[in-house]
Amino acid sequence: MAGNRTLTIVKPDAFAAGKAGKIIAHLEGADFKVVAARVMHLTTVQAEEFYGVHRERPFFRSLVTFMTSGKCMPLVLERADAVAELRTVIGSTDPAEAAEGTVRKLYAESKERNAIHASDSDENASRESRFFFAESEIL
Ligand code: 3AN
Repeated sequence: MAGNRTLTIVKPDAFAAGKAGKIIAHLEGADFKVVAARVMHLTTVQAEEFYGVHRERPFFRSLVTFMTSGKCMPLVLERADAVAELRTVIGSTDPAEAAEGTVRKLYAESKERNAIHASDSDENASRESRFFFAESEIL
């Protein structure tokens, strides 16, 4: 059965542009409840670990540089079928291909500077939530 929690990050492009509030309001409007949140500035080691699955991809160094370029905002979100629903709400990786009304269509700049991250499976949602938050911080 699909889980009811997922991990999102308002990425440095969107956070620096003052779009965090609008993006979180958009997610709440899609019935997600915020159950954990923080503002942080990822270190290179943290970004490399978080995106470790992409280590061999040509965009890896650039992605790590972008994700460490400023503050970001990880959040754990709750709703039924959370992983699939959030992927739908944020839209395609490339904002040029994202559906109208999705977070990336509205707020992303490019395929790399794409405003928001969302876990792609229940297993990764658990792993990524634990990456940022202790169990006691997820309320
Ligand atoms: P998504 O975030 O939609 O799950 P992934 O997991 O394929 O996309 O990629 C992780 C992150 O890597 C993306 N959010 C994006 O910031 C970056 N990325 C993916 N593909 C590219 C690319 N071709 N060029 C630059 N950055 C990319």
